[in-house]
Amino acid sequence: MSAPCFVTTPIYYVNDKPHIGHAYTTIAADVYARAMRLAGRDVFFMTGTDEHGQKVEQSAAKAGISPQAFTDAVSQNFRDLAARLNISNNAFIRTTEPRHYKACQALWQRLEERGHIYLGSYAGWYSVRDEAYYQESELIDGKAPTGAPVEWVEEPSYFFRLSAFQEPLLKLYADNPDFIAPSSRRNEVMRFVEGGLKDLSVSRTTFSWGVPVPGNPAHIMYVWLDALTNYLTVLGYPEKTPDFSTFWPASLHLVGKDIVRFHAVYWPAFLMAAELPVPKRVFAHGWWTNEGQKISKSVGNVIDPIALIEQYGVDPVRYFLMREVPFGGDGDFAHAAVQRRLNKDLADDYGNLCQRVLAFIQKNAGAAVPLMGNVNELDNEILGKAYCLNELMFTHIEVQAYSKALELFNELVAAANGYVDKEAPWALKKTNPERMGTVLAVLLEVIRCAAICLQPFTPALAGQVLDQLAVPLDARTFGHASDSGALKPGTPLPAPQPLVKKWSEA
Ligand code: ME8
Repeated sequence: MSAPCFVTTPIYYVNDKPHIGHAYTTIAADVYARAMRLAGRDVFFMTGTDEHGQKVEQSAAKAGISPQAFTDAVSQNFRDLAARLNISNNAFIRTTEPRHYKACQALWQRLEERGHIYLGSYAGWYSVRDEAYYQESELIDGKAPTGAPVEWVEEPSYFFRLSAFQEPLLKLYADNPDFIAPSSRRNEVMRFVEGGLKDLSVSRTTFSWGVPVPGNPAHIMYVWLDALTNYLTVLGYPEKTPDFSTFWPASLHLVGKDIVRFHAVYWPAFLMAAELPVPKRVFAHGWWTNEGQKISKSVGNVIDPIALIEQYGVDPVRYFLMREVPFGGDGDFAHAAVQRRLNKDLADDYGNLCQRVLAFIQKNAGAAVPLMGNVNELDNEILGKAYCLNELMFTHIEVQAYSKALELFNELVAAANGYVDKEAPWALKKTNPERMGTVLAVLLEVIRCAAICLQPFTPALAGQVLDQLAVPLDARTFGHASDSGALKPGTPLPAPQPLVKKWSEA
């Protein structure tokens, strides 16, 4: 039995409605989860909402409703977005659920019992927008390095002995070179930890929307300690549930680069202090801008993922986001780029390949899978490429190199289009119908393997292609993308339907 796999998205703040950045991380995590399932792994995939803290409390006050009513409404938007994006999560967690309070308090007690938490007082800078503490030396022109405003805070506070974890963290990074990716982020985190760690304030007394500290409810837990614990809650912690013992530690925390420090420094430190296993990997992806500009509410250029789906469809949006930018790097969103990418890769290349082969078989080859018969070197070459696509793409997906995985898909499709042109089955119809059958059967295999491998990225589109090839639902795993899953000659094929729309480019 292959290893279980626990994959997470960040839990998103419910201070505002979801935008393209949230959709991006969630899609990327979904691609991973789907790929792992197709490879036969037992997957637990979660997403959810982070509902406590001053930022959310203030947003609720601004909306003139209670934090609970406010978070109920906004959290639902995130749940709806996941459904609209065709996300295959098997859990959605809200930090306002009673089970989460229980988990946070249990973790707190574990930290306290082990002497890692003490009461003191905090005097320093805090950014509500980032929900983060900053040192004087980190400020730039009186603002957080992220550009967020900061305020001076002085209050009694519990502290977590983060300073004691500098060496254990550096050892963790050294012993596990894949723990933080990509390497630019790993270097950044290591430099930060090497620079020395101060104890971390983990409670606040000046607001109330959060999880009370056990034994001292005047203190509310720091929202990041609360939020990170969600990854345990969702598996049933503190109970020793089957999910917890099967799926913890997490295989992959997928996050944006803005929150890598919380996941790669604070979180493993909390876990080590609590004597719980640390996650295997934190991948921090890059940042999207909109037509060259930073996405921000004040600029008014926030991209609404629902509007995008309505314009282009779910799978095209998923494909574009995963293909356009090497995962880990920053990306710029532009409609012209979306249309160019979709037209080229999906309409002209893959859609066209499927359409010309399937329509031809429907009309000229008895609307059924032809017999492959004798294959020549050229046939074997392209079949070989098709049959190893699953492993090659999986190797990239495993390390979150999504655009590289899709490049391999593109290369196979391009080779197949070249093969159609060269072998010209339409010309063989009269001269050599047997050879025509071989060429078409080879092409069906290429289309089938490509569709199987495309499933994590564009599940509905890939499913539609596999339906058109009459591939049974239980023959669509990565393992089937080889000769062992080859189509049976004579299998009737349904009339092909158009797969991909073409955009008139701006
Ligand atoms: O940080 N480009 O929640 P959040 C790419 N609640 N990704 C983006 C993006 C952009 N322009 N903007 C946002 C929080 N993201 C905490 C997390 S986890 C225990 C708690 C994505 O709603 C990216 O994944 O501010 C980023 O890390 C996340 O949204 C921040 O979401």
